Amino acid sequence: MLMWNRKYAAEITADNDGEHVSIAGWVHEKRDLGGVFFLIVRDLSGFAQITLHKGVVEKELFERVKKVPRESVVAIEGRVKSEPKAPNGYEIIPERMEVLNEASQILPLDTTGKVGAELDTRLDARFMDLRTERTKHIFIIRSRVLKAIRDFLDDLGFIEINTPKIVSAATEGGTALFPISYFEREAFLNQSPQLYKQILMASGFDRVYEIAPIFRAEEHDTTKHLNEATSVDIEVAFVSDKEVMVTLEELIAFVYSKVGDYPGLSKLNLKLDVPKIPFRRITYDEAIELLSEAGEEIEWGEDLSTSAEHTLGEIIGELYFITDWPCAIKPFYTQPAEKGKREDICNAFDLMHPKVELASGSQRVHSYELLKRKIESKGLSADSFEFYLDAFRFGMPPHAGWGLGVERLLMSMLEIDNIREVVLFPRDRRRLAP
Ligand code: AMO
Repeated sequence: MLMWNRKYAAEITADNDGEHVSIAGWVHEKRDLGGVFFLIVRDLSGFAQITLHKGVVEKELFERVKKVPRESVVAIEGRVKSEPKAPNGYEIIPERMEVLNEASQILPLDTTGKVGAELDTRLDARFMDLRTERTKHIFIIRSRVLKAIRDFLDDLGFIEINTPKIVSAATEGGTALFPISYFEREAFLNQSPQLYKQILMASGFDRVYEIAPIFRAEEHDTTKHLNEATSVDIEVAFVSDKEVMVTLEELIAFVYSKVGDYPGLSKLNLKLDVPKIPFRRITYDEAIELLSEAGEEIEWGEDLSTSAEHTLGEIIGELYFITDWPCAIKPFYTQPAEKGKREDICNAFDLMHPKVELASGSQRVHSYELLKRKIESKGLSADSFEFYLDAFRFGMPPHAGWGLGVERLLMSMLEIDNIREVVLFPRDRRRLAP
């Protein structure tokens, strides 16, 4: 094979004029101008132009290059020649070509992006969709986002954890769970690492984070919901909701600044402005008042509908927090406001992008008695939460945390309308393959 000293297309420049190189990649385009034939080879870094002059290059090689189907994988050896009109200012005059894998003639997608395709077609042939510049850069950005999140939290002294995804009890209430068969017992796919990250607060770890899949058996088929999503979860001991809100906004600004530096951003026609912190904070009461002024009536204690979120997003127009939620619409582990304040309000918050909810979090109940009462008041059985409640009986510090949807963050940051675009192989109401 010809790949032992393979160079990337973008590593070669006009300065390498006269040098002998090997490249490998996919046949992106073929252009036949009669006397001269151009083969554009694509690799992770970009494109290289292979130029064949009829009568100059060996006839057998000329014929083979002309015939190789688009999207086949090839390895090419040849000499670099400076050519100001070619991509990157050089062309390669080939001496050898090996077809490592020949592609079938009818392609599921056009990788040049000249012919658009429906999202479903793209997801069905995701391996090929990933060969297009735009999709490739979305996933390189996704990887940078995850690295930025880890760097940020590691620097703050957080410990990265992994908690089980096969569980016995619901986290966010009884609905939206995928049941699985676990030998002779009933089990579920975890909808959130909530209970486990809280248990770890009793371990003395103080600051933990997890980046992992969450499973939600939600029936609805929208552009913002997945049945398998990725969540960044943090939990911090000896702090309240106020402190973890600051961590969250600082993290978001840090991620924006890291993605803003990425040169491939131009392929998405985007320029990112790092959002100013602190983000605006409005209470739930203020939110329903703003909505009422805009003609949208929400009864106190009702959750905000998608349409209400949109209206608020239009009014506010930037990232913002909604705080002081009614306890009735927040999970059992949410701490009610301090004495003297309204008991029906909890120390909970949501982080909102004008188009979509990004995260939610709260100060947690750390009193065993109160937690047990709250579990029961939500109609759940305290017995099935024994493994969790136990951690609250032997020294549980006050703590707070949040969960941030990675796909929601990406789609909002990159101005992408459908959440499926930012997941390699999305799982939704209809899709279980690839
Ligand atoms: P919540 O249920 O609000 O909170 O989830 C946290 C964040 O996860 C993302 N998310 C989703 N993204 C895509 N598709 C879905 N079906 C989906 N469901 C949730 C959202 C959401 O804001 N235990 C709490 C967090 C905490 O308090 O620490 C929780 O899971 O971006």
